[in-house]
Amino acid sequence: MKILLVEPDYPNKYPPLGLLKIGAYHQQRGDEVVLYKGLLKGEAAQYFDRIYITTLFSFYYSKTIATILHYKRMVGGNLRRLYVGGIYATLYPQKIYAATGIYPFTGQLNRPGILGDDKVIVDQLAPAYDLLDSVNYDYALKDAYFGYATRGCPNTCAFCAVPKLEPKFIDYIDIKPFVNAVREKYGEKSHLVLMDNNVLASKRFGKIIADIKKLGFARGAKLQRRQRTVDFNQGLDASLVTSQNAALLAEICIKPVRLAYDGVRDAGGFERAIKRLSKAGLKGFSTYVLYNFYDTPADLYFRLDHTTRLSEEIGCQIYSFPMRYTPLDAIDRLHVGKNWTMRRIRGLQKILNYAKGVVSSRRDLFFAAFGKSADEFEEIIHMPDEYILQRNAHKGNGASEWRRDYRKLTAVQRQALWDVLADNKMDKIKEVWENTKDKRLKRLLQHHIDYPMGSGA
Ligand code: B12
Repeated sequence: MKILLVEPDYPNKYPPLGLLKIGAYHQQRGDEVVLYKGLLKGEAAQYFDRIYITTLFSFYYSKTIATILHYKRMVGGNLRRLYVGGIYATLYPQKIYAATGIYPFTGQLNRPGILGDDKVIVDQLAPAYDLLDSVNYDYALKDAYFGYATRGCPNTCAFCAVPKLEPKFIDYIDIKPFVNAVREKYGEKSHLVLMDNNVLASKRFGKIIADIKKLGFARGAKLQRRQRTVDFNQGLDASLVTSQNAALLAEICIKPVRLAYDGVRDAGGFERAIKRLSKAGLKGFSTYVLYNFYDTPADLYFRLDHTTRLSEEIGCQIYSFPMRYTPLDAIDRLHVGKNWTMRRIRGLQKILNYAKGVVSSRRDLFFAAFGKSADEFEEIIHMPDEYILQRNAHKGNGASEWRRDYRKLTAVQRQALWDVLADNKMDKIKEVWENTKDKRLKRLLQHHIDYPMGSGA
């Protein structure tokens, strides 16, 4: 058979593992397999016996649907040649059906007999890495084994899709046969990426660490003189870190140690986890900091400030990655949490641009980018984009004038300014600028008119 594997044109770094496993399945059967990113057109669009399309994040809805419709046209009436599956398909099959008339495959390929009349469990196959050599896209992360040492998660957090994707918590999967199969077929890879949702919830965590060490990823491990790394890329549940599991983690070449700091109520647990891990000898941390959910900008500031304070106190490095909440079923990324506005989200994104994407673990750099208090943070995110990004260039003039006026606003006036700026809509800003009798508000808005931004965050 001739097989076409398609990943919609998502801007991602991770190779499409589901497709690579399906590719391995067909290669094993002696089929000819092609991997393509996006819409294959023209001459190249020859006859394929089967076309598999994978799907990913909900907010890529438009791209996903456009891709399915494109290949639906390509197969003419013969819809049996078209297979759709993956994360979005598993979460919202009805939406795909409503928009394309194709009912997708849901769940994992973890049973025999799904793609053919045989006993193969596709999910357990080594992904066909060789397909990445000829695809029309450069996935940055290729030199790694990708796997799961557990599946599912015992928690049911409102913002997370895992209870739906992997409803059963499986607390141990032997990764050795899988990694060894990749190694045998494609040679040694430098790094190990484990996509476990909540590995510390496993009662057999010690066994998982032993497997990782056996595979050549003990602390300090090198491959051709280069440091190897293990990355639990979904983060560890801070509330489950104990001195025992911290010591076990320190036995492998984990880098960075990823944690999540979802809300201010987690402050105690987060701090305890960092201290325990640091005591075990782990010093490089990366923290996912959820925002735009039930939090306020002040809550976010508190968590970032706390993180940098801990870095200095303990003598470790904790980088923070603010992670914007989008509801599971949203088809774009325009959601605004109840304590946020488009202006605030955009202002934060501009600070992150200014800070090159991460929140530094150095307190002086953090203060310079985010302000010295939650109030100053609120002030900075309401400045015109240009002043946030080019703060030094505008220091002596525009930005200082803006800040001087802003600080003289009463609480009521401040709220009025926030309301005008809330949606990032220039028409609204101009209208208020024209009609207001409040000279200070007018002066402030003048800066936003002089340095306009695009609409929407
Ligand atoms: C790895 C991962 C990432 C990676 C990138 C992944 C990528 N491919 O680009 C990183 C760490 C960068 C990441 C980032 C984010 N992620 Co993420 N991520 C994951 C994770 C752990 C695995 C996804 C994956 O690639 N799996 C690989 C494939 C092999 O696994 P699989 O889906 O199990 O595949 C099986 C089936 O789906 C099926 N299959 C797959 N394709 C096909 C095709 C056909 C035709 C068929 C028949 C079958 C089939 O067969 C496979 C084998 O059994 C999931 C959680 C999870 N446990 O699934 C979250 C998840 C997808 N991420 C999520 C989110 C929210 C994010 C972020 C938006 C977080 C944020 N707020 O910033 C960011 C977005 C980044 C961006 N680009 O903007 C949510 C998505 C929710 C949603 N509604 O879309 C998930 C579900 C996590 C969660 N806790 O809710 N993520």
